[in-house]
Amino acid sequence: MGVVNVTPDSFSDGGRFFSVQAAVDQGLRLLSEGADMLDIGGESTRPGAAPLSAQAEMDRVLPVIEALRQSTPCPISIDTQKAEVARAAVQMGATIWNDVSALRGSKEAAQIAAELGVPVVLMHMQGEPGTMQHAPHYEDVVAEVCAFLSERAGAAMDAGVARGAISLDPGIGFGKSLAHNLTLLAHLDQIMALGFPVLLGVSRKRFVQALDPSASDPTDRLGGSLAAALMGVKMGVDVIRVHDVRETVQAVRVWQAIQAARG
Ligand code: HH2
Repeated sequence: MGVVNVTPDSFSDGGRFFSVQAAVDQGLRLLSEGADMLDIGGESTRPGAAPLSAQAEMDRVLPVIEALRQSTPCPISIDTQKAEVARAAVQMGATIWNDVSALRGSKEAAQIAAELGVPVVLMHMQGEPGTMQHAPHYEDVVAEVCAFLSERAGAAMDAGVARGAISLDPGIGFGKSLAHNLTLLAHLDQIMALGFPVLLGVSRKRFVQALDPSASDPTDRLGGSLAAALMGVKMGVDVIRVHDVRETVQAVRVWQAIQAARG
């Protein structure tokens, strides 16, 4: 899954793809580099990010989705916490709802997901983007993330979302310390054991800088992002959400070829 942030302030690439044309070009480039799907977001969820109105978010993402839809049949995911944005995006041609709030953005979110009938990604986050990194705390991070994801999958199914339409995501970097992130990455098998496809977002995230203090610029975190992505592939995750598609596809291809040569 290639990331297209139509935002002025994303932690990883804020402002680079803020115009419709730049975002569309970036999406098409990521597809040509080997992405199987695109994730379009209009609101940054970086730690400390300010919330955005639904209208402003739609003004950013809808023209991009519309233009991409005219250029490619690939799956397009809308990265939003707002049901009204998801609805408008699906009407415009998006085919997946990626919700970092796991359908907790409003009372009706789960029901609207069911009505839209598109696959949904339910991600774990402790707290809110504005404050989530202040003091993340867990007694047992893996057990708590698993319990949360299973509860949210249950809530989605209760509202009518088909079981086969649900994917889960541990939410690396969302209300988690370095130790929490590493523990989750080391135990992805327990999230997979919940019985749903798993999506993993490690690309350019701050935990890489925590291990390599020289990587304060997110674009300097490619090595760490690839290492974590390959760990995810090894554990069997289904989708990896990345900014650097070409490099990730190459890394996965080499890793898989070596695996195949083991016979
Ligand atoms: N990470 C980000 C945004 N959306 N969605 C899922 N399912 N999983 C993730 O790990 C995830 C996500 C943050 O990355 P980015 O989009 O580059 O930054 P920003 O939120 O600042 O736009």
